[in-house]
Amino acid sequence: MTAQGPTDQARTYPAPDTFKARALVDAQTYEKMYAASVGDPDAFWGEHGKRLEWIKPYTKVKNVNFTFGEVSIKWFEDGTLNVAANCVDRHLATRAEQTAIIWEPDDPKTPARHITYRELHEQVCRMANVLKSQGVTKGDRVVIYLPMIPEAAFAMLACARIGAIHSIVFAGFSADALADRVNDSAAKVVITADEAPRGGRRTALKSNADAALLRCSDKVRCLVVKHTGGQTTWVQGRDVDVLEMMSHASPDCPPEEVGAEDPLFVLYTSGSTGKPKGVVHTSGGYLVYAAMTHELVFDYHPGDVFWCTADVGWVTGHSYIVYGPLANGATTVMFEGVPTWPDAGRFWEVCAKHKVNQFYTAPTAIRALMAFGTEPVEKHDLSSLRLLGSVGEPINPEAWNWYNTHVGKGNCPIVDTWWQTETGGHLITPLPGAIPAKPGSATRPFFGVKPVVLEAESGKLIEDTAAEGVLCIADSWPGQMRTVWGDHERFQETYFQQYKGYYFSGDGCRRDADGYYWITGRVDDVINVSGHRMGTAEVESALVAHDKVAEAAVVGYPHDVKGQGIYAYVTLMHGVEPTEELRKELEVWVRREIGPIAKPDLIQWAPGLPKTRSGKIMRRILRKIAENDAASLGDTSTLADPGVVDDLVENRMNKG
Ligand code: 6R9
Repeated sequence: MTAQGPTDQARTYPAPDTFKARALVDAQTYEKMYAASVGDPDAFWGEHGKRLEWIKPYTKVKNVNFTFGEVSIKWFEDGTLNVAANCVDRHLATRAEQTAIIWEPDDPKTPARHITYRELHEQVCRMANVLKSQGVTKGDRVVIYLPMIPEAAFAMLACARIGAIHSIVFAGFSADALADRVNDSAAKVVITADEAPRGGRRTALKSNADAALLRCSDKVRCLVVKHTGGQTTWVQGRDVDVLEMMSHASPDCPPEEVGAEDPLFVLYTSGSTGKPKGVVHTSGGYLVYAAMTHELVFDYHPGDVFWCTADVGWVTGHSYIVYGPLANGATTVMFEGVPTWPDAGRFWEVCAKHKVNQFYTAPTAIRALMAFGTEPVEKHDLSSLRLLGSVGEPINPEAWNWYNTHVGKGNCPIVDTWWQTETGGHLITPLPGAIPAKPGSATRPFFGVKPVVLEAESGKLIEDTAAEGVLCIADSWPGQMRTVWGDHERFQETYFQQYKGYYFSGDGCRRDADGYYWITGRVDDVINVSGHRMGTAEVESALVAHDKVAEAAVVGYPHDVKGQGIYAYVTLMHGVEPTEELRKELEVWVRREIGPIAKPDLIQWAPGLPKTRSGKIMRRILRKIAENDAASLGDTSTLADPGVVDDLVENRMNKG
């Protein structure tokens, strides 16, 4: 089976020589290490596990069974450690006065905070002692519902320090979503704040927590960070002023010894069916993997300032704002704000202000900023940047080129990192000094990762290098999720049932003749037009390549003749008039970019697209509208802006 797409011939972009000269991994080393990692995983990870400080060193490395019905994943199982001690204490001897966290607040007029490793240690200990005083002990769950403030990192590490399991709920989630997660994890404590400022507006977090806790056991305590000083109601006996308690608490708290396979956190994530599942990550393997990928994928050198713009409510924030960077003794930026407030130059202003060396964001943010032109980027001094990263969805070549040209000035390798909440860290990604980029490709596997491409229907393994199908992983890596909280059956059914013997990612992909992987999107987003399979991402990519298009989302809808038709929601650049001519122009454009079968059947002008607060387009909703089934839109409460849906429903093209 050959898979020739227009992108296969794409130009490759090796890192500049100056970058390569000091890169941690070069091409030869990558090949050698990769072969070693899949050839003898026990030896490879046995060695790399040593990057952590273990209380009791492991003697067993890998103990994994991917057989459906018997799935069991263990790494370093007889070792013990403490994750917080690895992220904080062990750096005190050499870098106590180095900044661990740079906190950049929502309002640029508020001063940034620089928290050293010494201060981090003290705050984490104090917070850990507060948790203990509330009866939290090893194995208990603590739900964290906080804005992007340093206390969120203190809380994560405080849990890790005492062996408690945190579960972060993104501050943009509703009271109901919070209650579901508190109940599912049977948490003892919720840590929240009075308010969450974002983009100059404030979300009343505490009152959401109040509403949520009405649906939870009355034994759940509520620890409140007084962040903005905004007014909140106070429930005596339940609510605790956590900063006040921390100020009296002891700055010493011995780290608890935990097993490598003891859970570190639960993070709820949505799948294609059912309610969100609690993805469980454990302590040893997760931290080894987060730390190693952070160092090698971002080519992190001591002293560098690393900025991942994600929220700690998502896995990207867990692994690449907190655990990976801090395990490496890095300086990590934590940003409370949004890319477009007070203006579309905010990201670049922050990069210049803190002399950021590695910048890691999502394509959706780049496309949003592209719509404002290049002036906001050019205004700021971005000369500190050495590397750029992308995560969350396939990056379309237009966005890639803009990122490369206007942000990276052609000097920064771009790492397009494919991974998932379930994988704990990057699985397919370039190592920047070793693997030349091709815009839109996540390139090649990280060490220890064995991607395979299977035929979607038959599950047959495609041996040829050029291949197209579903993306599975043939063997475990240390950062892999271990189970679904409280439901190991569901874990096995979701990831190990359909394609026996493999971890099923839920994504489709193409592998080109060079062995590069191109993620085509969730397999449930694949549309079949007249028997031709097409990734919605491909059509979207073509649409956004048009200079009048800011963003596009494509879904399938039932079509009498073709089986499925292509329905495109298109957001135009600021100031562009939606006209019939433009509609025709875009149809012709897509025909030309991909081919006649890709021509959208219906194009709807969308002033905004329904997105989750992490920036993912909610295709489920777009599909319902396109199917003329707006009556069963389902839950839209987790959208960043539920209002956009009304407009889309009112102006839908498919009136049936
Ligand atoms: C880290 C994160 C996972 C899904 C994944 C895939 C998509 C993530 C991508 C990408 C193409 C990339 N995805 N990174 N697709 N290229 N570089 O985003 O985790 O929120 O669990 O989402 O996101 O579809 O399956 P999560």
